[in-house]
Amino acid sequence: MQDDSAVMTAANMTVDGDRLWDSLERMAQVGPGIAGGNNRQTLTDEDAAGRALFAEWCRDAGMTMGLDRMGNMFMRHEGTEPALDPIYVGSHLDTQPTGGKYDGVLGVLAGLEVVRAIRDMGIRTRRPIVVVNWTNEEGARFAPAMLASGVFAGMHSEDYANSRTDAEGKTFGAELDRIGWRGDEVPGNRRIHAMFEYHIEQGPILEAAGKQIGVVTHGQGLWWLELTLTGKDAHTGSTPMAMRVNAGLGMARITEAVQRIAMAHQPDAVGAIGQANLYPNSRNVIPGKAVFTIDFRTPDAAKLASMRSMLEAEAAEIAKELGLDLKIEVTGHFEPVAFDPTLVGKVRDAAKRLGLSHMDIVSGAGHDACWINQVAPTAMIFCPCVDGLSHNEAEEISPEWAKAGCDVLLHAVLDAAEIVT
Ligand code: HGY
Ligand code: MN
Ligand code: MN
Repeated sequence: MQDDSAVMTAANMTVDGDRLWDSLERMAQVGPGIAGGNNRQTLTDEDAAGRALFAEWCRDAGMTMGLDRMGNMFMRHEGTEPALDPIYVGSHLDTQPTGGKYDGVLGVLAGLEVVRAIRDMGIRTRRPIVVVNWTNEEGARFAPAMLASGVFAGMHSEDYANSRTDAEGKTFGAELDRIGWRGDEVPGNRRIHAMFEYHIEQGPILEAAGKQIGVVTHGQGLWWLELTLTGKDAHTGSTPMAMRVNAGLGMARITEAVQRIAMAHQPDAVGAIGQANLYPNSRNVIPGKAVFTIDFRTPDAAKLASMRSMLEAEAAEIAKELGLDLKIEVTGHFEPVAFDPTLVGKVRDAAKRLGLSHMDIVSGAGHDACWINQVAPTAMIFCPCVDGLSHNEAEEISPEWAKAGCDVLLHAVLDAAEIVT
């Protein structure tokens, strides 16, 4: 990292907020949702179109593309010393089925804006800069979340990733080949000097505190537990209550248990069931099967373990009372994350230097940065979002918030990439 004098000359350096906002609005036209947001799910034709647009913009900015066997896109801006390990910035272009326009996309396009601004200002850096689009961060179509960054970080095998299936039984591997975005690079073979991920907070804390920047010190740990309850399909009219083996009732009681367990681990613990399916899902058949996913999170490792073990005990008790068969499968997990203190300090220094209000914050959502932090020094930057709303098509940020965070990203990246004076 360079000394403060060179960094101080960067104090008046800034990104083009209008150009960033225009890129966000144009990317939002790719895979539009039905209520103003986006449905650009991973490895769909819409994802392929978004990738192509991002690659075109990067090539227009003089960057070259690397692509690995998981479809992770690495867009490189050259430094004066190409042999040095680069500074990585990035996030994800894939969205939830009813996602917003900024979750993930902001971090990828802000990385592009950093390179565009560096070129405009004629700044040269010792280290190359690589802007990344990580495949399948959301985990909505193919569980788990952060799948391809997890493979890059050695948390999952390529075979595991390629075998993941969506609700229609299509595999990650087949869909990646179908859209033609599988590269030749072995995932994880790249050396990263430092990585920064800029992201919307996806919660209410920054807006409520009136802060422009979140200096992310930690990320929550997570369990995704998929439960399958098996009972017996039967007639809802003619089957006496005492004879029923009702998987839907079991799911309802476990839903209550999830809420109770999360509340028993306050503060800073959350739990919900976001995805649930009853079978045969016919209005006059007692459901003989229920399949649903529990999402538990907390920054506290001991609480995370406790929530899982309490759930497993209570679910077994409920299944036994109702005569149901219970299967529990872990479909996602990572322990709480502490980001690199030196890089976190660079983010905080950049916010101070730019005169932006800021506060330390723990990430409630999972991010690719959580996995990359296992293999390289990593830090995150947050901007507020309106009403803390995300994973909702009404997700909203302001152009001012977007630019402020992108300026912090620019300064943190310049600090780490070392300006050549
Ligand atoms: O689930 C998450 O936290 C992320 O948005 N994929
Ligand atoms: Mn995200
Ligand atoms: Mn998300």
